[in-house]
Amino acid sequence: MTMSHAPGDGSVDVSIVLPVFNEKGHLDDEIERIRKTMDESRYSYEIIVVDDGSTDGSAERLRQINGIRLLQFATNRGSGSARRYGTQAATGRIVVWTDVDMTYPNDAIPELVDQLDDVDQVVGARTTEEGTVRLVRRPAKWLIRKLASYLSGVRIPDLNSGFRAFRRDVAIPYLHLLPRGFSCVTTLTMSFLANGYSIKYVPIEYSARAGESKFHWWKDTKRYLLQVVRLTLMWEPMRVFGPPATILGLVGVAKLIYDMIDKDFRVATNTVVILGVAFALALIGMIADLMVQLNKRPQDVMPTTVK
Ligand SMILES: Nc1nc2c(ncn2[C@@H]2O[C@H](COP(=O)(O)OP(=O)(O)OP(=O)(O)O)[C@@H](O)[C@H]2O)c(=O)[nH]1
Ligand SMILES: [Mg+2]
Repeated sequence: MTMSHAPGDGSVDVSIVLPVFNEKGHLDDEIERIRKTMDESRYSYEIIVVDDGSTDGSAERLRQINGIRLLQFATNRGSGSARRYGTQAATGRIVVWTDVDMTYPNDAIPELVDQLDDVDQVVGARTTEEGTVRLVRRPAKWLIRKLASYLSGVRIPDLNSGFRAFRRDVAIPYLHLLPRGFSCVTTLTMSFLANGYSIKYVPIEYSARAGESKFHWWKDTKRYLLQVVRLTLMWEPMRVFGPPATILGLVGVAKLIYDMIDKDFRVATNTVVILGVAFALALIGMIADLMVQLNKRPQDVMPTTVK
């Protein structure tokens, strides 16, 4: 164990951050299978468990488990907060995020880390959707994923996979952006992509969940969507304002030509309104873009992976 080391000092290869909220039934199984596979691998590691005010006895059980770093919150703050604190406290050069609900192939963590050689983040992309409330989540996820792909300009096979390995030093400047809830995994993906860092996707199996899901389909889906739009506004605002401005602009010009030819140069009020709104949107987009450019910091424009 590396309890005495400072965060990020690279004294272990891999820090595995486990957010826990009421997972008592399979806590031991998950921690054991991670420990076993890591012991057999060539990596030194630490397991950081962030218990988030569990009320089902997970907290008491975790205190009895040796060889883990345990961070405990008195009240529930959400899995995003837990991952953020865990990553902040990590001493490893590489950080792994995964769930503690038997869904992700946690015995394949070393293989996931192996893939990190020439990229900044490796994400396990699920080939099947076994998550809770599948029928609602599948189309919602698809839509948000397509939106995020468009907004970031990169194809994203799995936007909200909770199974990933990444370089801690690259993630640190974006940790404060991670929201409290589930959309923190989406945020990490988009932070990397928007700032020029590379992500590789490897296909993984996704199993049925043990224990109870903490995902609230309406509340959390709404947050996902909002977060994707928010992050785009943060880095690429023109991708939000550009399309409506262009479409309205084209419609306005077409209408203007129609007014000129057919209505003998008597420009209709709605033509003026459409063109005015298009102009305003373009202007807001440009000002937003200017703010992004002016706020760029050195680490945002200098990806550190050199092959
Ligand atoms: N620290 C913390 N962890 C949480 C919280 N809610 C969920 N988690 C953990 O985050 C991981 C993912 O939560 P899940 O409920 O499985 O959410 P999901 O994977 O999006 O949804 P499922 O498809 O139902 O598995 C699990 O390890 C949970 O224990 C929370 O409020 N705080
Ligand atoms: Mg899960």
